[in-house]
Amino acid sequence: MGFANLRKELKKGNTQSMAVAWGVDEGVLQACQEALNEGFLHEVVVTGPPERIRELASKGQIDLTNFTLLDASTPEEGATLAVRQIREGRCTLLMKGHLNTSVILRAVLNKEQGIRAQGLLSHIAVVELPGPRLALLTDAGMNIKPDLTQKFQILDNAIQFAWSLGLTNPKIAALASIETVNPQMPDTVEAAALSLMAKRGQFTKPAVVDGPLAFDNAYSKDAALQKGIDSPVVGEVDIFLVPEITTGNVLYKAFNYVGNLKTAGIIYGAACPIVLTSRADSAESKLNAIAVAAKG
Ligand code: COD
Repeated sequence: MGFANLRKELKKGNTQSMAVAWGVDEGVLQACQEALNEGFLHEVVVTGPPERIRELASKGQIDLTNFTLLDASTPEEGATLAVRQIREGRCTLLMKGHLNTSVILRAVLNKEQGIRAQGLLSHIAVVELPGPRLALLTDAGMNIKPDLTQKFQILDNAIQFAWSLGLTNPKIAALASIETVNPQMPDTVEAAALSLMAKRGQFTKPAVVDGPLAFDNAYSKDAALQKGIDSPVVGEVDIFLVPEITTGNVLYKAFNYVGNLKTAGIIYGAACPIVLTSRADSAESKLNAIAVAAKG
């Protein structure tokens, strides 16, 4: 299943309301309009200067009938106001508009006014691989240098999200740069530990984890066979777990820019999924990210 099928499935009745933090961006408004048209959102609440938002909407011929505009004069205020819509139960999804990722994440994490749940929040990228089929990559955007406890939580979030996307019993590659455990390379040791934790049923839902695996042998069955690697996940990976943010971010952008693959990004683990897009993303990519969040 690719993004197109995911969106078709959502049309069957999963309608949600979404708050957009500092939605002062024509592309974001356009994606919201598309999601309303496709039927998986029924209302959009946008924070920011209303006049500016109306101007952008008129420029992009966006019909604001199902939009509610809430006045905010700075991105920080816009982020806090959008987060409040979730806290107060007015909206079920949150989306980042035209503001820095760290501004919305700080509003989400705020102890008094935020929407943290019990566990760790993490970034999950969804990538449409050839097939087409959807696979996840984590954490390419939030946790900078996770330790083993945090990697466990990042992976647990992705496993739960995979199940809600319909990827049951997900196959996971805990990535490193080699396949053997080398005590000098802590990422390989931690990947092996995660693999055993899955075998012992320590994650919230069933999953098959193997690691350490280098990306070539995780992605390509042929590469793994040539190297004599016998693994239940190679060539069929549903979740790529990276050891830290830089590896994840580079891989995510390489999928997108070099591989021309469709991608979508969300933050998972808060009171609701948070849609994260960047300005350079296409309208379709923004729409796909809203769909992915609505499915979570
Ligand atoms: N999940 C749950 N709680 C968290 C998390 C998390 N992932 N991260 C921090 N917290 C909690 C802490 O326990 C603490 O209580 C509070 O939030 C503040 O923690 P700090 O001091 O670490 O928070 P900040 O504000 O310095 O940093 C949090 C960010 C998420 C902003 C930071 O980790 C960050 O900038 N990450 C990278 C985001 C980014 O730039 N992504 C762009 C790449 S696409």
